[in-house]
Amino acid sequence: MASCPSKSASAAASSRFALLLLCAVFAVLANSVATADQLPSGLKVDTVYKPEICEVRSKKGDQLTMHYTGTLQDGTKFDSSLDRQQPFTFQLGVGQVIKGWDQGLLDMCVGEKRKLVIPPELGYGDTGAGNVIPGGATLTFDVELIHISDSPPTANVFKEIDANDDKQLSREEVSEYLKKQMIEAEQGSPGESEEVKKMLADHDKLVEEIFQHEDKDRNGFISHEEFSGPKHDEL
Ligand SMILES: [Ca+2]
Ligand SMILES: [Ca+2]
Repeated sequence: MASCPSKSASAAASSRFALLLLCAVFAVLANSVATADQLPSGLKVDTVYKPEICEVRSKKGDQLTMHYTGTLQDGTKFDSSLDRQQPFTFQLGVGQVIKGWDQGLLDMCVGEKRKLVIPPELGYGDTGAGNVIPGGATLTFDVELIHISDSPPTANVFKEIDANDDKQLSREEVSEYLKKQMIEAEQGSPGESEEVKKMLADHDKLVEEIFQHEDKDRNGFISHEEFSGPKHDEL
C-alpha cells in the first residue's frame, strides 16, 4: 500500500482532502483483501497471487503448511524453507509463530501467495533472533500456503470430558472419557488389545489416581482451575 503522509504543507486544501480520501480507500481495500480481522498498524499484507478456486480459507487453530522466504530490509535473506526443500508446518493463531504471521496468514486460500512486511513489534522486537535477525528489524516474508488441515482434536480436553458442561469433571465423566479413549486406541492398533484390556481392567484405579492428582480440594470434582491438561478455549 502507498504510504499516506498525514500532512503536506505545500499542497492545497482540496488536494490534501483528496489524498486523505484515497488513503482511506486504500486502507479499506487492504483490510478486505488481506483478512476480515482488523490489521494492527504497521503490518502490511499484500496478496501476490490468489487462486481462482478457493474452497477453504485459513482460520485460527488450523495447521498450515507453508513455504516462505524471509528477508531483511536491505534484502539479506535470513531464512527460506525453499532452500531446505521442506515446507514449514505450524498451528495458526496460537502464538507458535511471530505475531506478524499469526495475524497476516488468516483467511488465506491454499495456493495463495502473500508478501508480509512485519514491523519489529510483531516480529522479534528489540532483541532480534540469533545472529541472523538484528534487534528492531522489519521483516519481509514471501509466503505460499501449501496445505490446510484441521487443528488437533485435543485442543480443549477439559471441554471434551465435561459432558454435561457444568465446568467441573465428575468421576463418571472422567471414567467415560477414558473408556472412549481406550476403545479408540484399540481400534487404531488391534495388536495392542491385550494392553488395552489390562488398562480397562485397571480403569477404576486409573480414575482414582487422576482424582488423587487433580482434585486438589477433594470435593469429588475436578474444577476447570484444578485441571492440569489442555483446557484453553482460544482454539
Ligand atoms: Ca461435568
Ligand atoms: Ca475439586
